[in-house]
Amino acid sequence: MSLVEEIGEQRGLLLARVAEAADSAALEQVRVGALGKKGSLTALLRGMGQLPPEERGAVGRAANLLRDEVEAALAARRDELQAAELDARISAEAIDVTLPGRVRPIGTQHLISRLTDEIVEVFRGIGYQVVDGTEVETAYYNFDALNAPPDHPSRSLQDTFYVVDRSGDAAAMAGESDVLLRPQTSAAQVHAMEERELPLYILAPGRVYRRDVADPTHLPQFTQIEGLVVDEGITFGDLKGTLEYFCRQVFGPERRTRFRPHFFPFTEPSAEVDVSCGICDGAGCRSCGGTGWLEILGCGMVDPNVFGHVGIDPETYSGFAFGLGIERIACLKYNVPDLRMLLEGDMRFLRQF
Ligand code: 2NM
Repeated sequence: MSLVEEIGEQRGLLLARVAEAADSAALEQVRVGALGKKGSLTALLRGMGQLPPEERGAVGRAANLLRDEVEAALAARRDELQAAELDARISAEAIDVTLPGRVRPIGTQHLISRLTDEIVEVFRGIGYQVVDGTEVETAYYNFDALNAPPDHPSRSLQDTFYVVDRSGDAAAMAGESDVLLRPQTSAAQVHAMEERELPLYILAPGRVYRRDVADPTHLPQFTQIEGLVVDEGITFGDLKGTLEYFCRQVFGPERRTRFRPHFFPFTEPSAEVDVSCGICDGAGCRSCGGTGWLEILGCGMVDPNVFGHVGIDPETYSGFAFGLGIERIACLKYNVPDLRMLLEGDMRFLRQF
């Protein structure tokens, strides 16, 4: 075969290979096979040196033309393949901007925190300040300073959680322990009476602990708000007016209140306060146990013995105090049948408030 024929054959072969290359990698193999160091066209061009001088001109021109043609075909095919590959990548990586976004649920305040804030705001509106206390307290601040006798049942291991040293026998040591989980927030108020200037108009909200088994009407841990006023000339009339105002603010202006005599070690006289049932308006129904009333808090005039423990002169000052459980009030206000539902974290329940 003459060299010119060989060039013609190479031309057909190479241009066909370029056209058939299915992707950039295949095309690169075709390029190396033709124009690489050991490529077929390279070999052909190198062979020019051995040609007799009279053939070199025509054959060399044909070979150079072929090289230019193959290079142009390679470049054109490369552009074509790159465009196709870009198209494929764009459709493979396409994002459907019409898909709905992923919703990140945002938390909200729990019913109990919200009601606590709401009650605190009612009292802040009439001049009360919030005091904070610790959940771990001493028996002195929880019982002795509050006039609880040494044998009062609330001090017992059955009613109060004591904090004991892990090295000892828990039951035996609990009998000796002076440290406990507060069963009410009063200790914060005792500290305030010791440390603050009089008069006092304070509120002590917080978590408290009692050794009860959880059932529809008891929780071993709940949220309490206690209030305390110490000033000159405070009477039971001030106590009544304040708590009636509070009940109307929280339950609505149409609700009535009643005060029933009760006993607490830290107040004398003491009372329990009921609010008229919101479902039957006092007539008696299932929800109020047929009485027409719902018990919501305990209160009384601060016992002079309590003032004695904190160095306040009961001849000059008098005061009243009250305590309520937020979970109980939440259940009454929203007709929740079981206190435990407030602790379970079931969103189907909580979302309703
Ligand atoms: C209640 C009921 C009645 C009360 C008494 C005091 C203090 F510190 F002044 F002695 N704080 N809270 C009190 C009084 C609490 O809870 C049902």
